[in-house]
Amino acid sequence: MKLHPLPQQTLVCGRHTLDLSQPQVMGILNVTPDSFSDGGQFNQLDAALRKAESMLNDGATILDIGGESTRPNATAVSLSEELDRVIPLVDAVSRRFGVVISIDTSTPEVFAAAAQVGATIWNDVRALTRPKALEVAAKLDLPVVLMHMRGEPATMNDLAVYDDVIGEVKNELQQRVEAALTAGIRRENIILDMGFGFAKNTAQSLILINELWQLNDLGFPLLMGISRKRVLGEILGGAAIDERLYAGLSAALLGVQQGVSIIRTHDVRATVEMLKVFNQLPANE
Ligand code: 9MG
Repeated sequence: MKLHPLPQQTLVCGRHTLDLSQPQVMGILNVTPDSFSDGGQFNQLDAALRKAESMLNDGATILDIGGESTRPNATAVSLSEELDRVIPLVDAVSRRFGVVISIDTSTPEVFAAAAQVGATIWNDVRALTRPKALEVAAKLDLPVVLMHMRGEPATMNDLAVYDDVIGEVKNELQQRVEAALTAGIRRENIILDMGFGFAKNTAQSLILINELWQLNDLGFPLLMGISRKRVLGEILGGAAIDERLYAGLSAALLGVQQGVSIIRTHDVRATVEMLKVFNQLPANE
């Protein structure tokens, strides 16, 4: 049951092309200090590469590498630290697996350096609002994920006040689209994300899950990231992070039914299996 026509069938990511006629899975590969904290730098790189390989074997078609936490209470990371965390891993993943790599960063210098060693999608939770971000994205001419958020991770929860959450998210995304197009970013390179967990409380997130089909009116592929997020724990009455899998899969299925093209997740194998059911429904083959 696919209810919404796709804005585009493919996404060209440098030398790779993603087929958007069926939803794609973006596996999360965080390289913050607590992600692979079992020793020195080599061990961490090695552990991250093993994780990358396992997500690819499970069916991820994009790996999202990030070195900065976007949690509300996270400590800021310096440019050199973010580069040190991200670039060697992007280089190694790109050489070893030749896969589509997105970079979860808001810092243009980080994405530009990652693009030099093989990254081909810029995933920005701040939707290219940092100085020079629009300019660098236009110049690199690679796909960008513009995510909806208000304020900064430290302040966003105070800004979760809406009269009409879906209408306001849609308008605010449209404003970022206009800024991107004005800066010279090509329409074909834009992906939009409603930003679960960013300036939305649980009630607002439930409305978004139910009505995100309305974002298709903007005419861009949609990305959804809800895996293991706090909203799922709250819906389940206080479930811990490792108890949120089924709720996350249910939300992701509701997303793809409404037109989402890319699911960002920690749980690649389960998501790929869920999508096998979705893809084999007669209307989606
Ligand atoms: C980095 N990051 C954390 N959550 C995210 C989400 O929901 N979407 C995107 N695009 N990136 C996210």
